[in-house]
Amino acid sequence: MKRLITLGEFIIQQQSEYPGAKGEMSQLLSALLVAGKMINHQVQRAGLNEGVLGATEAENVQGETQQKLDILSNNIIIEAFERRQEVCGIASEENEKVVLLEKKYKESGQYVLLIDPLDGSSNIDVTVSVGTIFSIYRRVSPEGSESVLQDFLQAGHHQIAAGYIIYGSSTMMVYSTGNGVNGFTMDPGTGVFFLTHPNLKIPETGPYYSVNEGKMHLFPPEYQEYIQTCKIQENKGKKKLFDSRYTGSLVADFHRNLLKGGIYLYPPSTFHPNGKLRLLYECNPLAFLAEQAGGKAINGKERILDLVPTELHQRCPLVIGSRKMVEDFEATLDQ
Ligand code: P6P
Repeated sequence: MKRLITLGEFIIQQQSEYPGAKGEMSQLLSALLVAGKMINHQVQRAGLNEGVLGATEAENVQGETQQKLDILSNNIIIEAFERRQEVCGIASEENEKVVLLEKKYKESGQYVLLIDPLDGSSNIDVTVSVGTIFSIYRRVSPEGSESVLQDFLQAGHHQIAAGYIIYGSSTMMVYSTGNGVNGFTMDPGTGVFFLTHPNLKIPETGPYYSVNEGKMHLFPPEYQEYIQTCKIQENKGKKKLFDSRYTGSLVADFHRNLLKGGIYLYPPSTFHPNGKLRLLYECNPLAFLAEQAGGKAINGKERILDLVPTELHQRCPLVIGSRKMVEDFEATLDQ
């Protein structure tokens, strides 16, 4: 039986479909893959490696305590791109400002990278899946100049690639360049990623709803009302049954819903009036994937990918997943 194709072979196949492609996107994805393997190595050994588990004294720009692996993962990604020429700047959850790469390369790169280096990192100490989320745009500023903030503040529908690497019971890379979503699983023995989930489509509806019900009392009434409808209920004699699944890692919850069908909600609340998740490097990349897989992603009212950002670290509410479930949520709002 022929072996599965590797991520490298897949990227070359995809590139051949763009005659004008010079291979920068391929190089960029390969660099992300190298960084992901290095982060995976650290995550898998976190408990064994003195000084890698737990939190630092520092807080990130969001005022959240930085885990040691947050900083390590962030540095691994920046270093992976520092000596290459595809990317002219990086916006990261862990850096207040844009990271301009070494002078030698920063003007030549035609892409910008936005990254959540290790989403869900508070779960590392308890061995729950975490992940790296990435979003890629073509710069809007002229090549040969330093990247500018506008390069990063683009609406999500301008993304040219987005995806995540999930470090879980297996390590997977799931991404899209605008032609559907494909998933690759790493063979831990060789570090090679194989195409195991070609042309992923999110089921139109599914068995799961994901929300932090411990904060239910903080949500707007329409969210509370929708969440109640997700519970077991007799609805005109039809029993509608959903299971609640919420890990506290957005990537893990999104990945499960992508494969099995489901909805994830991070509503606005009295504590987080614009929700907790960041638009640029959490909501946009996952919304891009959701739509490419046939799903839907809104901020409660509008399509996530149409939102025009004004700040690097701005937050936005997120309702994302199976198209029919998101539409059922929207119908609740209209009642
Ligand atoms: P809460 C992790 O910090 C994160 O950004 C997402 O990965 C996760 O879904 C969410 O926050 C969890 O937030 O408020 O429910 O603990």
